[in-house]
Amino acid sequence: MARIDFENHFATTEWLAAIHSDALEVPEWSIAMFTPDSPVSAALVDLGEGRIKAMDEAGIDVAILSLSAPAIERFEPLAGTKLARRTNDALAEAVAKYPDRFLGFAALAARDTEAAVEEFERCVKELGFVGWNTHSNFGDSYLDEKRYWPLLAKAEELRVPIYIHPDNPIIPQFLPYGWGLAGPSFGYGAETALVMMRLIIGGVLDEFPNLKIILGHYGEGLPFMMDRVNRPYVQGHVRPNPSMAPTLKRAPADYLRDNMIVTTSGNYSTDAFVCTKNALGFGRMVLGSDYPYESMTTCMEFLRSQSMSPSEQEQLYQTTGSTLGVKV
Ligand code: GRE
Ligand code: ZN
Repeated sequence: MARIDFENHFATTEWLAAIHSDALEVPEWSIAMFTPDSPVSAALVDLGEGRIKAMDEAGIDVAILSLSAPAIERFEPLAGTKLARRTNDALAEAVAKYPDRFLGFAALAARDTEAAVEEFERCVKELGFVGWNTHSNFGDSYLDEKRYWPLLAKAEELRVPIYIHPDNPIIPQFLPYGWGLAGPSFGYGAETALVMMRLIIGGVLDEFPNLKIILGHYGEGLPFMMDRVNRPYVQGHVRPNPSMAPTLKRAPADYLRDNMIVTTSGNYSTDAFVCTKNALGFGRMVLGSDYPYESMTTCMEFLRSQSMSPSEQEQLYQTTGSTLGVKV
């Protein structure tokens, strides 16, 4: 059995410089950790022995590498398109050097949608990447908006999953309390869960029923909400009235159950683990460490301490990933 990590981040020195330039409009606190000589920056740009060693120590066999947040989608579209291309090429080089240990998710400057569709196809067909790592917002817009549907259609056509990774939320009410509220511990996940619900309630998953959407952090709270999200569709005083809740082919939780796959990243709570496996099952869960923001070792130690049969472990670590087309 191979252990495949679906949330493992990298960066290039070019990207590290670009996020500090005027080309990216984000709060200072959101990029403060990415100074050129910080430990996080050093770990992100290590696409070689340091990362492999950390994987070996944790017992992770394969890492699917994704470009870190802040989102490449937030850059001015033309500059973003160039940066995405060069970043994908750098990632492809690392994967070619360690073909048994690394796989890649595409980085796409989605706001230049036509170019991003082309780059998506190049990433999957030519570079062998296994999906698209996108973000909870694109600076001014969200993934469910119609202008991004060509990218969703392309993912369906290529039969690869889309990972919606959190980024600094653009919801203004998160921002006054800085990283503590808007950052990874709450605001990131809250906005990501919102985008997943927008894909459902906006009818996007009725349009693209075969899409597979990966969310980190045990689905950003959504497995806990499986009953609650259905309420507008089962309550008689709302159900017959499309002006109160858009008409859908299925109940909201059905899409969460069938189209969403969640990873184990950054949450070391047995309650969260058990809730998720009861709500979705191991057929919808994959390993994710969130390295280097979290430790691969801590993630694996937590999972080893959870109650799982050998066949459930095999699902979590490898075979659910293979249903997404990730074969090792
Ligand atoms: C994360 O993936 O968890 C993350 C980022 C960027 C900054 C902080 C952070 O991608 O935790
Ligand atoms: Zn992450």
